[in-house]
Amino acid sequence: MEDNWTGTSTVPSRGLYPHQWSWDSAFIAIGLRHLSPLRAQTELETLLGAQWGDGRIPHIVFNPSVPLDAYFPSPDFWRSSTAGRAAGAPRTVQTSGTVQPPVHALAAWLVHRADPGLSRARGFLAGVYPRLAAWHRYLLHRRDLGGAGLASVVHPWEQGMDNSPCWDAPLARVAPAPARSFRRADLDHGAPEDRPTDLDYGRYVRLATDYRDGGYRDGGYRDGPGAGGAFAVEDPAFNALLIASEHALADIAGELGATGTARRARAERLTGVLIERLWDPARGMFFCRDLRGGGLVPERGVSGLVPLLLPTLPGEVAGALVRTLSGPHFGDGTRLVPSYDLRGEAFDPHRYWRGPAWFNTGWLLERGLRVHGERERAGALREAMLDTADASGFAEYVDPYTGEACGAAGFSWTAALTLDLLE
Ligand code: 9YW
Repeated sequence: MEDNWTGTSTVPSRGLYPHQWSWDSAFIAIGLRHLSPLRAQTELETLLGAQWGDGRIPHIVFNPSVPLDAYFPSPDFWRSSTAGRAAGAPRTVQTSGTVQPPVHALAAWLVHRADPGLSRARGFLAGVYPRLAAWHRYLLHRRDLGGAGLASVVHPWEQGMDNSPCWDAPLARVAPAPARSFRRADLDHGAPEDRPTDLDYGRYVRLATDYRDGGYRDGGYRDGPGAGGAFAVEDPAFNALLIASEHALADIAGELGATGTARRARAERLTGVLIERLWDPARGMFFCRDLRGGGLVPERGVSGLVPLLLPTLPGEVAGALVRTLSGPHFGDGTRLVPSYDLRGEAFDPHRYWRGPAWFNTGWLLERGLRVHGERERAGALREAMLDTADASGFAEYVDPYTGEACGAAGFSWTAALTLDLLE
C-alpha cells in the first residue's frame, strides 16, 4: 500500500492500473483507515474532487504524469473535458465517463469511525456528504433506466466485473469495434489467458465510444427503442452497494445533526424493489436484469450473492443466500468464493471474472455473513482470505480451488481489505 500510494491517492497496481479507480479507492480507504485515517480521508477526497456536475463519480481519474500508452482507454479516448462538458465533466482533471459501484458512502462512514476526532476537526463528513448525496441522486434518477427505482449500468466496466458470463448475452448484441482500431495495454502486464478476450474488448470499446459520442447523456429506456445505449442492466451487487451506502449516508446525516430517517426508509424500500426485480426464490440468489433483452440473465455470478450485505433482507432470503454460498455452485471444494458458478458452462478458474476468487467480493460476503449472524461461516471465510492473500503476494485474484495467484501482484484492495480483516 505504501508502494502504490501516489501522495493523494492509491493506484490499484503500479503496472496494470496506474491511475485512480473509483471502487478500488473506496475499498482501499477502508483498509487505509487502520494505517492512516488522514490518508484514507484524502483518498476519498481526491476521488470526489473529480466528480462531474451531474453527480457521477467517474470510474477512472487519470494521473497526468503517466504516459498515455500505459493504460487503455487513455484520456484521449474518453475526452471527458470536451465530450463530457454537457454532463459537467471537470475541466482540469481528465477522467473516464463511466462509473463504478457506489461503495463510497459506506467507505466514508467507516473511515470516519476509525478516527472521529480527526474527521470532525477536518470537517471530513461535512465536506463529502453533499458530494455523496449528489452521486446517489445521479444513480437513482439519471440511471433509473428500468423505471422501477434501481440503478442500471450501461457498460460492463461500470459493474466492475468486466467479463463476467452475466454479460455474455447482453453484450452479444453489441457490434465489436474493429480489433485494429485500438491497442490493449493490459496485455503488456497480464497473461492473455487470465484476461478478457479481444472480442470482449472490441465490444467494450464500441459501448464506451457510443456513450462518449452521445455526450455521456443517459438516455432513458422509457423513451423508447433506440434511446440510450445498447447495454443497460440492473445488477444485484451494484444496487446492493447503493442501498448499503444509502444506509451509511443516513448514519452520516445523523452524525452531522440532520435526520437520516428518509434515507433509511428509502434504503429499506429499495431492498424490497431489489427482491421484486432481481430475486429468484427457486435458485436461491439474485440475478441481473437485462433491460434491452428483457428478463433475468440466467447466469449465476457472485454479484447475485452480494445483497447478503443488506441488513433488512427478509430472513428467508438471507437464509437461502447462505445456503447457495456453501452449496454446489459456489462452495463445492473451494477455498474462496468464486466469481462465477462452479457448475456453469463458462466457468474458468483463471480467467478474470469468469471463475477466480476476488478479495473485494469475499470481504463483502464476510461482512454479509456477520450482518446475518453467521459468525462461524464468516470466521472461516476470513481465515481463508487472510491465508490466501498472504500466500499469493496480495494477488489481484486467485484460483478459487487452489489459491494460486492470478493477475497483478501487490494489488491494493487485496492488501487493504486484508488489513481491515485483521482489525
Ligand atoms: C479496467 C482496477 C479495475 C477494477 C475492476 C476490474 C479491472 C479493468 O480493474 O477493470 O481496465 O478498468 O475489473 O473491477 O476496478 O483494479
